[in-house]
Amino acid sequence: MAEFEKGVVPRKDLNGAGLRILIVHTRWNLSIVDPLVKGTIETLRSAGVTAENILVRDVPGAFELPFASQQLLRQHPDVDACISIGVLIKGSTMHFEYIADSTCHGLMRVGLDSGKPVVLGVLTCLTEDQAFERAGIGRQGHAGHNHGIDWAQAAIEMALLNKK
Ligand code: DLZ
Repeated sequence: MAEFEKGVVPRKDLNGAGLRILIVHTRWNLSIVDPLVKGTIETLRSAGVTAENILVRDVPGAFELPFASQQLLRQHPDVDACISIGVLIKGSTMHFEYIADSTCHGLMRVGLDSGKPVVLGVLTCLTEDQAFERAGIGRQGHAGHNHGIDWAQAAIEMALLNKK
């Protein structure tokens, strides 16, 4: 039996040349958000998106991502896709549940309402270690996988689909 490989199988022929991509990221948990943004940008660049066509903006926390993504898409109508990046880590109150739920629903709404693909680059982690692993910087001996890579590929794939 074939070995199970968790995660997305990326398209091999992704070409982001000519695409304009907006990245909106939080300043909450910035030491984890930073490598995710870096991984996203590196992947966009290696798929042919030029540096001038990558717009990067920041907001305080995840709860601000839907509003900021909506407004920035409105201000930059030439953008082909938006990647909204943040890291939520569960604490001892109910904040995590409320912010995670409203952020994810809000981002989905922005995509459907604007007609522009919005990629969910929000990690919702139960522990700090989970977040470090998903940003590819690990803490317990294995680096994990930088999810920014997948988000960049998803943005290009959806932007191309939207141009058809
Ligand atoms: C308040 C809060 C908490 C408790 N945790 C996080 C978090 O883990 N990640 C994150 O991005 N933001 C967090 N925030 C801040 C909210 O998202 C938001 O910025 C504030 O409630 C102001 O609206």
